[in-house]
Amino acid sequence: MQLPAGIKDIALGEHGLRGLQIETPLCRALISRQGAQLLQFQAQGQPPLLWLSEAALFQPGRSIRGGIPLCFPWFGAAPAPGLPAHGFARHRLWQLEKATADGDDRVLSFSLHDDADTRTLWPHAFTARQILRLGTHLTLTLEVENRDREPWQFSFAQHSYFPTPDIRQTRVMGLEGRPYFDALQDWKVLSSEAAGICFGAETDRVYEGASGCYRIVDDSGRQPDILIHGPDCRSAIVWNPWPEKSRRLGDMGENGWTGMLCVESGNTGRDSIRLAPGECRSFTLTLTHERLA
Ligand code: TA6
Repeated sequence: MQLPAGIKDIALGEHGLRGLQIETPLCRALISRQGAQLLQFQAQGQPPLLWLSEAALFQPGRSIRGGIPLCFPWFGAAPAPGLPAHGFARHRLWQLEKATADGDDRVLSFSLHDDADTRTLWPHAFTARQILRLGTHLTLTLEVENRDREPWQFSFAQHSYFPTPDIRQTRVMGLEGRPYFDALQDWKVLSSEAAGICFGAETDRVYEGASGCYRIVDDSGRQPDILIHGPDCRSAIVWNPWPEKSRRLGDMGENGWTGMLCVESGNTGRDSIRLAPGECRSFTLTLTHERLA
């Protein structure tokens, strides 16, 4: 495929993964073909918008720690023993269908279709497309089509990793007072802080029926606010592993937990999506720094 100016195919690590490096007058980015996973994004004149672990592993069939892995066709625990948490889409090689220039923006469309292997994991015919628009803002559109004769239900999350100078001086706004399921307390329903979510311990919260629009605030004033705009995504997951879980994960890097947080956008649990045969739905998420809004 002829790639537009500013996009080149590169190796990712030493285990055969391939990626696309993007350099335009508006931004720099790095995408893994495995999982159609955005790994890095930085608008010109701005700090990096995404966090990528310094200890990320670039191995076929293994999720890369950072950027925006796509959890699909389910978010969270596997629906049956032997299936991967967060679905299989992030482990698969997606096809680059289109790569175009729209002015100084670059638009890349990746697709994933069911095959005999996916049908052993999830017995449905589907097409998923991840469409990335890279410019002064970052926009991801997930498009899912039911190509089966039966309706089926799926859940998903754009599992976004964001940088912060210090997680202990970071707040997430937009979920004040909302109820959430606490994954660390057996999914007990608790209510969010009125002044925004702060971090003082391992945090793993799932919100349903939320607005889809949030703001990450660095109270130390060293990083511009990060704006998350995804009204099609009614679930939000807020996560920081803190040091103990980070050690167990093994690919968070030395003290990586202090400089990151996940605010993930999707539709899970009661927000899961049911598609009729032939139905296609899309879910758009825009991420940017405040100064460029
Ligand atoms: O999004 C939060 C979460 O579900 C956490 O429970 C933690 O497991 C995190 O995702 C990372 O999961 P992963 O499979 O990418 O290591």
